[in-house]
Amino acid sequence: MTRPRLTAAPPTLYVMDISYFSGKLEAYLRYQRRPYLRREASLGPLIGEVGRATGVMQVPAMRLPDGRWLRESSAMLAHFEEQDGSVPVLSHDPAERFLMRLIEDYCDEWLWRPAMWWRWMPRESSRHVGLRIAREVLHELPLPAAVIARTFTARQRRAWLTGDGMHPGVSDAVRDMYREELATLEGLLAERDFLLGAQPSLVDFGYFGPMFRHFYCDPDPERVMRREAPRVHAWVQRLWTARVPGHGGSDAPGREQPHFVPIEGAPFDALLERVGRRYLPYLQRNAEALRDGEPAFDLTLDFGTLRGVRTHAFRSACRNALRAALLALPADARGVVEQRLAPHGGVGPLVDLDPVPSGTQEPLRLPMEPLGLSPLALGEHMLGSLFGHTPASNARS
Ligand SMILES: N[C@@H](CCC(=O)N[C@@H](CS)C(=O)NCC(=O)O)C(=O)O
Repeated sequence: MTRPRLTAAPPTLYVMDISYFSGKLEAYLRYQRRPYLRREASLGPLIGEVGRATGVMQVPAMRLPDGRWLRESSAMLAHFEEQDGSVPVLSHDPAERFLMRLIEDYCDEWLWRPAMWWRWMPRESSRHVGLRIAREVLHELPLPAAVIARTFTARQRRAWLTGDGMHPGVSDAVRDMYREELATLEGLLAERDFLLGAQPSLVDFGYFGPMFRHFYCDPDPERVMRREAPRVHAWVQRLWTARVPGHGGSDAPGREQPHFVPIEGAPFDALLERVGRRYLPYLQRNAEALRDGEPAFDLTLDFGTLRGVRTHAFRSACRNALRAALLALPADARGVVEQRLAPHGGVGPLVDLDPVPSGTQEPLRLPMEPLGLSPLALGEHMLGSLFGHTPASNARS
């Protein structure tokens, strides 16, 4: 008689098939050949399982076989990066590591703005995604899909566009942020298969958030990518199919530190310029608003003034984390970062203002024990956020 092989049960990953951050994390797990049970989260599991355990009704979230949980895509990537058998996606060099994390953060928190524009402003994309969300995520609601789709579309526009700084005077600039990123990525991909080398880095996974589930999968931006940035279009597929060599074990072939090019010179200059002149001043102003109890603020950047930008507590935590990482660098590495960012506005927005506590656990410690919250209260909160005026914390899709 043959004995059954004892294999550890894989973790369960809660995702949405239309989700920015789910796509980012799934690409990373697939690349690292980390098995997981994929569970598409509709309203029921989002409230009764994810929200109940983590306190946040957002995906991606992962339930580990021992019952503990992971959440927050960046914290999850950092967690997996420390596990045995992962091929590093971060450089060994501390200055480069910092810049990679900064770009990941910019992709997560700033490029969400054009991603929202391209998903929810053009008629074809907004109809298509609105119906997908009604059918895939909100189908437990006893309402016709078309009504849910229209209501959810209005919620997203209000929460992330018109209620978050956008007005007719800056709408074209927000739209064009997508093309600026395409130009940078096309330039990088003319030189190599992935953005920093022959293998994927954290910068690839950061960009994958907006580039995959929004710009590649939604009809209007996909047409632009296919026509104007064919290398980016091919890179999306390359990253989605990329796998580390071998089948696990820290000594499997190909598991050594990959070589990543330094983040300097053209076309990185254009990217660092956007990070330094737009994202970092935004992070500082957002933190000041949180400190001063302002629910919204105006922000003048190179392309115009965003009016009534919503104050975002989570992004203060992002700034605090970047600030702490910068200040923890050895002096020579910090000098390199300062020098790289000096032509682009410098590191002032990170260091000049003290950390402003976000009100959430900082830094987030993973894995976490399940919180066991009441699904009833969570359900009420979730429905309020879906059909009310403000989205749940920093939730989006
Ligand atoms: N900072 C979180 C953000 C997660 C997030 O916003 N997820 C969206 C999907 S992309 C969500 O769950 N939205 C739920 C909603 O809109 O209510 C991360 O990086 O994981």
